Amino acid sequence: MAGLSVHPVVSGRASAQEKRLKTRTQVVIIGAGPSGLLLSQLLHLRGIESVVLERQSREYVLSRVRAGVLEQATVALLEQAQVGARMRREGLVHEGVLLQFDSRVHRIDFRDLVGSSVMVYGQTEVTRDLMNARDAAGGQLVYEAQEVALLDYESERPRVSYRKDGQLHEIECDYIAGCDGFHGVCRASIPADRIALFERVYPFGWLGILSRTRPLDEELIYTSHSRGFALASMRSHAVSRYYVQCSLDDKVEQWSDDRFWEEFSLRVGPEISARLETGPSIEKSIAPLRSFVAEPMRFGNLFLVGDAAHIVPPTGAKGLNLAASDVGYLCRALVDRYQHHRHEALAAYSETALRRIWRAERFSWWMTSLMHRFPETTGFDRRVQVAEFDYLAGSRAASTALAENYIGLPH
Ligand code: FAS
Ligand code: PHB
Repeated sequence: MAGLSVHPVVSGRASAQEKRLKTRTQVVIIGAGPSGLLLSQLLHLRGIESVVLERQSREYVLSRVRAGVLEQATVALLEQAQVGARMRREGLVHEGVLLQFDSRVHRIDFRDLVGSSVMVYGQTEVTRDLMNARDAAGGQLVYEAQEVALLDYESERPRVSYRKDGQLHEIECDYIAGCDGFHGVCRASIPADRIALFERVYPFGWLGILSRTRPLDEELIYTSHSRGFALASMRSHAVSRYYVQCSLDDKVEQWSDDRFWEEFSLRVGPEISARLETGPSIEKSIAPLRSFVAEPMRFGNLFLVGDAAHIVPPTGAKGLNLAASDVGYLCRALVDRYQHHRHEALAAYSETALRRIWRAERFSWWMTSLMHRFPETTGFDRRVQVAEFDYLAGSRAASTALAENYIGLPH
């Protein structure tokens, strides 16, 4: 690998295919999703070397369709990472969002209420921009790295082993950043008695589709209907992203495009669906919804980042943005350590990140509880939801609270 001091060490015991290429770097980052790529790029710009190990291929990572809304603080971090140019050109600045409850519509005006806005720019494009920047800088990204394993992550000389093209490799480092998502190896490597898990699994999922159709509206529309939740979002003026709440028992195969458009139209109602441009789906998937936090987020020289440490239901558009704030905290802490030989920020990483994470967990849970139909919902629950929406629509203070959470609380 160019740029790395590679000292091939073939131990006497290793058979031919078990050659070990021992490599050393400062930070090993596991996972090339938004967390791993953004951390690698920000560290690089501050002269800190990293190696990124990604289980999937580059194409597979780019095939995933996920988040769509960026907070201003995330936009700022992406610009700091020198990957903001295309986002500024192609992203859509939104100064409000529409909430529809049965047939009443209420607009949350971000500019009026909190003097801010959000950026609509798909996670896929963020990932693509970061991958291109890492490649242009000669970044060390190993795709299709299999059997990644953490070794001695609580020692002063952590190591990570992985298999690539059948060959076993090992990297020694100062720190490991676990950016490997909810199903990754890093959190799973922590003994159960060392980590506290907090979880709420929701009794429904989101069926999402992407279509090359004109978006329904200039802004996102979140809808709560007696048949269930629906969301109209977008990726550009020509590509729309739609979601409907669905049963956890549903399979994507059970949802033809026609069935999706029919159900979506019923939920958003005749006035809004009259503006709906339908077309073939270019992506269709079902995501389960959960709230999840692992505490703490540091174990010796292993740091959990992004979805590896927390998950939010996508209702509040917080998942990707929380990953970005974790990255910002960890990057600043590593810069303090390497450039100023100060360790306080590294010691405070978990506490600092968790304070913001729990505020976003609360907001995402609240917005999910407000907008979805729960199977066990009683008449009382529904009337409380209606009263909550009624209060929101009638109180500037309540709308301001939603606005400041949606555009993102300070880092
Ligand atoms: P990611 O999961 O994105 O990336 C982790 C990376 O680590 C992956 O590339 C994975 O292949 C790799 N990896 C895993 N195990 C590994 C191993 N053992 N070795 C090496 N690599 C390994 N957020 C929103 O705000 N809005 C949404 O609408 C939304 N929709 C979502 C839909 C789905 C199906 C999912 C799963 C998440 C969604 N999210 C949404 C949240 C999502 O955007 C995450 O917050 C975001 O991807 C977090 O980024 P990372 O922390 O990088 O984790
Ligand atoms: C999206 O565009 O994918 C999106 C937008 C807002 C959300 C969730 C998903 O709350």
